[in-house]
Amino acid sequence: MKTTFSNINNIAYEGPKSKNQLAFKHYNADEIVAGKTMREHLRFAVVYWHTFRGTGSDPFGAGTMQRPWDDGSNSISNAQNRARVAFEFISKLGAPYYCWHDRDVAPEGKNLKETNQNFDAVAKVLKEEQKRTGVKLLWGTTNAFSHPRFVHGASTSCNADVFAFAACQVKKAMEVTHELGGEGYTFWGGREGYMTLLNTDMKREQEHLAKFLHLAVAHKKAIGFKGQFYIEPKPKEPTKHQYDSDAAACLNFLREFDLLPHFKLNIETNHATLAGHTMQHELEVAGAANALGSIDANTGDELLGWDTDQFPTSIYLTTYTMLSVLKYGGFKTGGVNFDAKVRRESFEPIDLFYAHIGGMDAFARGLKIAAAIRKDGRLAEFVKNRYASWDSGIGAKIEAGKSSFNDLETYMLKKGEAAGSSSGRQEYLENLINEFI
Ligand code: XLS
Ligand code: NI
Ligand code: NI
Repeated sequence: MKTTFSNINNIAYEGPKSKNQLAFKHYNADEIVAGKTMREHLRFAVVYWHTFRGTGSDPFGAGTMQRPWDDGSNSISNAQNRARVAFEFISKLGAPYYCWHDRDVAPEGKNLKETNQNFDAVAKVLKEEQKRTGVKLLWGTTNAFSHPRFVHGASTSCNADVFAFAACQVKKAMEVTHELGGEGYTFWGGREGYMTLLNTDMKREQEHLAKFLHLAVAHKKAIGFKGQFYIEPKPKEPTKHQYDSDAAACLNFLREFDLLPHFKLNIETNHATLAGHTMQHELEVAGAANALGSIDANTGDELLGWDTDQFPTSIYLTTYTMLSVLKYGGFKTGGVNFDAKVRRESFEPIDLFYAHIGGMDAFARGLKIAAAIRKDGRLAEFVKNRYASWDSGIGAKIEAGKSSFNDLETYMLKKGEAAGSSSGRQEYLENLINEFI
């Protein structure tokens, strides 16, 4: 049978010496690294939105993507056919997972009822294709930001009917995720933020967001969905300020509204950099709070100030990412989700393969390098030794909560000076990392 990608074989591992751009040089799914296969460590997912719905349009020009299987219509049959093509792509690539927004997979109808029927009609094909190929759903999510009704946000809209509509959308998308055996469900703020504080009751909007998430938690329980809920931080774009601005802000919000037990974070590289942080910083903030759930793997451009969503190819980025992921015990329900799009100039279907293969190989290398750095042990030992003054004496006493300001004054009056700090050795440590890259 002739299929869309008939001319492309399943992408195989050929090793680092291969010159074949349609083969993996580092991602060897069954190879064991630090006690688990690479497949189990990395849990790669392909996103439906950029990969199958991205047109390549930008504020200055029309779409450029050549997608010969897509007739460009909003028909159900086009959506169903697109789903079959998507699964052919994902399975040829060898990614075990995919992710969607409700509106990526099926078009809106003339009202909520028709929209839900459209979604069911395409979800039926998704289910068949998951069964046929073994590709699984990492997480589902809702697009409650593209349609004009969400002009002022979804759950944080000033219009209560918009809150109600968004709730129906999340309800349905959660139910479809559950039906498809999805392992998680993501909440990204979309337009949950503000453009100007002059017209915004920020306190009330944040309370509505919390209310919305509590309703989602209750519905999760009601339908018996056991997947993990994620919040995906992003500081701006499309709004000037998004409420889920970075990992620390999300954790604070979740704690304030008693939601923390129900959520983990889905950290996206380009969102971290938009927030003025590194990916490593965001992963450490999430990990330290036992809330590191999943990652949206992409990268920004140092010279562009928006969410460019490029495929990750930097080995430093993937090494630092995997160092944090391994440190916090690896992915459980989450994975490496390529929330990334090919450039507008990379418009041929084959570019989708090059992009994903490159991202998967970059993460495979990052994983192997991070595992080697951990096995070597010098980095961890350096950090441990740096804090040695806390392991005994006054440090241990403070950590154990057994000292007061008065005690510390007595101690320091006797000692006279806090001397004895040693070098931070940043350059030495950077060189150490380079030994493994
Ligand atoms: C947008 C977000 C979005 C989420 C899913 O910047 O990254 O794609 O991952 O809604
Ligand atoms: Ni994302
Ligand atoms: Ni993003």
